[in-house]
Order: sequence, then C-alpha cells, then structure tokens
Amino acid sequence: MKNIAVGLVGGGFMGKAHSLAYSAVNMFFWPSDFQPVKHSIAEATTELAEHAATRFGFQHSTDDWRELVDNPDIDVIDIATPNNTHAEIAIAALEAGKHVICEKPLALTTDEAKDMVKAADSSGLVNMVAFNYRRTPAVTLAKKYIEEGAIGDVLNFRGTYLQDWSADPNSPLSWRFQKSVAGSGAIGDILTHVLDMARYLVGEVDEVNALTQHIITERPTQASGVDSLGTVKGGTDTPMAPVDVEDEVLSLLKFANGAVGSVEATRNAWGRNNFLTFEIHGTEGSLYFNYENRDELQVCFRSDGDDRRGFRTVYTGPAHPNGHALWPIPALGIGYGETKIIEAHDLFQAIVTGDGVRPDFADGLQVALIDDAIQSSANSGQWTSVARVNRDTGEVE
Ligand code: NAI
Ligand code: SOE
Repeated sequence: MKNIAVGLVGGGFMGKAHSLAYSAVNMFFWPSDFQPVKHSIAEATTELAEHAATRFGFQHSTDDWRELVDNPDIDVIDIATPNNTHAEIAIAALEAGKHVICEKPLALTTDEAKDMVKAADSSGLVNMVAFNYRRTPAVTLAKKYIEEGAIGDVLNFRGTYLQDWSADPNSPLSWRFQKSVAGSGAIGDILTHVLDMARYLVGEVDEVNALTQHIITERPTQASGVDSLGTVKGGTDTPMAPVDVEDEVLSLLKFANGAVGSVEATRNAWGRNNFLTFEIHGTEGSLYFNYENRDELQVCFRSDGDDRRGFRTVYTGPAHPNGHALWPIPALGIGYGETKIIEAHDLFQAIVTGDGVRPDFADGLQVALIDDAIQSSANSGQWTSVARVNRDTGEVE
C-alpha cells in the first residue's frame, strides 16, 4: 500500500470537506492501494493554521503554502482557498513535481487557467478540478443511462443552480462578492457546476446566448477572510462597500451534437438551498435529478407504455456507480461528504496507477471558456461561440 502525503492549502468549508474525505476514503473503498497521510496544512495565519491542523488531523501547519510546495515529503497539493490564489499555488506545485487537486472554479481568469493547463501538461502529473457533484451516484447513473442509449439521442438539457444564502442584502461582502478575489459571481461560483454536468452528460457547448443581472450593488463589509455564506449578517452600523459581480445568470446553449439547452444560476432565490438540478429529454425518454434529493434519479421511458407514462424514482444504492463502497441499502442517505470521498478515491487511484483522472485542468479551462462566452454574450446580447481547448496540445482554438 502506497502512502500518499497531502499538503492542504485552506482550512475553511472545503478544507473541512477534503480532510473528511482523506480520513474516510479507505473506510469506504476497501481493499485499497493507497493510504492518504494528512501531512501539512497551510492557512492565512499561524493561529488559523494551528487550529486547522488540530481540527482536521494534520501533522504540521504553516502560514506559508510555499513550505508545502517545497517539502519533498509531500506528494499532492490540495488547493481549497479562494479563487484568486489557485493559479499561483497550482503552477508552483506542478513545477515542484507535486500532483494537484484544485477547487473550482479552476482560476480567477481564463488566462490563468490556460497557464495552469500548460503547467499540468508539461509536468505529466495528476491534475484534477474538484467538480464533485458529477460524482453523486445518481448523476453517474444518469451518465450510464445516456451512454447505454436508454433515452435515445439527447435533445434538451435544462440545468439550474439556485441558492438563497445571499438573497438578504445584509449577507456580508465576503470574498465571493469581490471580482478581484472570486473572478465573477454566480457564474464562476455555481453555474460552473451546472456546466460541468452539462459537458459530462451531454457534451461540448458550441454557442451561448446569455443575460446577467446585478441586483444587490452593496453589502456590509466583514473583518474575517472566511466566507460564512450568509450565516453571519452585517449590523446596522457596519460600513457598506460595493459588490462588483453578477447576482444572476441565465443562458441558452447549443451543444456540438445538436442538442439544445438552458442553464441558470443565482444565490438569491428565496427557498432554494442547493437546488442543483437537470432535466434531460431524449428521443426515447427523460431523466431528472435534483441534488436536494440526491439519492434519487427520476426516469421515464418511451417504452413504458401509454397507460403508465410518467417519471418513476430510482434510489441509488449498492447496485449503482460507486454504490458498493457506500452504504449497504438504497435510501440510507448519500451526503455531500460522499461525493468528496469518491473524488478523493479517484484522485489517489490516478496517482497510484499513473492514469489521468477527469475532470482535469483542461476540463476546468473548458468550463472557464464557456463562462467567458456567457459573459461576452450577456454584454453584447448576441449568440456567442465558445472557444475549445484542444486536449492533445492544451491550446485554445
Ligand atoms: P472559505 O472562505 O470557507 O475558506 C477559505 C480558507 O482559505 C479560509 O480559511 C482562508 O483563511 C484560507 N486562505 C485564504 N488565503 C489563503 C492563503 N494564501 N494561504 C492559506 N490559506 C488561505 O472558502 P471555501 O468555501 O472553502 O472555498 C474555497 C474554494 O473552494 C473556492 O475556490 C470555492 O469556489 C471552492 N468551493 C467548492 C465547493 C464545491 O462544491 N466543490 C464548495 C465550496 C467552495
Ligand atoms: C456557495 O455558493 C457554494 O459554497 C459554492 O461555492 C460551492 O461551489 C457549492 O458547491 C455550494 O455553494
């Protein structure tokens, strides 16, 4: 069994989720060829780093991520920090010979994402972008249905990502509302997950026609660098500062294979929590998924017969993708943690076998290129073509 030493950068929400996965992966996927070692964690200050190390079970802590990159004992760098830090850390890590997993969106800008793909390609090391929702068993099952032809030719993909944690204008101006740190608003933060699903399930997007809305133009400032996702509100005397990212985005899509679709995302939809959904219609049937009921895939087939037409529920369990490693009967409840455990398993397995893993940095760049086309289309009001990454050369064409 190969020990794989992890250097984790960032001990916030994703630091917690990834640490949980490193502790749990071999409890689920067994027998195993690897043993993750929680070697070191870097945080913004010495105190935050020490607390994170104790809390998440890392052996060492530092306030300088460069120490992790320079440490010959570390095999993989995990980037779980705000978006403006991803490119610098990832490129330094790859140049130092480390495998890298990086949270989404891949980078602050598409130019940074291109540099990350170049660094990944020249290194030949494992590189992964953490679009974990595609690893929800019901989503992998949807992919299986599509690949087996169960719904025929895909005609239409309708995707949403609706949340409400920022609908209150008193939710503070965390890093997610600052273009210089986040890159964009709902587009980079959550639409990217829907676009990853769309590419995974249907294929490449050729053209988009989008609009964006910027509704809440200022928010109360906050002292901490951590995003409390609206759970801590500004007070009446908290100074206000401008929000320079979009709140909402809607886009029509034309896929390369002839399918069409639509996607929308907002963090201001009262009553919606993690309403990440897709409905896919094909010539022979339909599939529907809602992450808020993530054990379930709704399916309907043309062959069902006129007198029993309608969606029925398949509960994912041991018979489904990765199900053997999870819980012994369906509907016990698959959580966010399990998607990260499956992601960690696939990352470490790729390191052991030397095979690639998807989604990789080129996939992260392709999503960034769709984001760019959506931004341009929203500005021009025109249908806009999406540039394509050539996966053989890493160049954008
Ligand atoms: P967060 O605000 O909860 O935590 C970020 C942490 O990074 C903070 O503890 C902060 O002190 C630390 N940090 C900032 N600069 C640092 C530096 N230079 N060195 C070391 N630590 C530093 O943010 P969260 O929610 O964990 O997001 C992190 C990343 O994960 C973002 O890119 C975000 O888009 C992504 N994300 C992905 C999710 C998914 O479902 N795949 C879910 C939530 C976030
Ligand atoms: C906030 O919108 C957020 O934490 C996103 O950053 C994540 O990517 C999403 O998975 C959950 O919501």
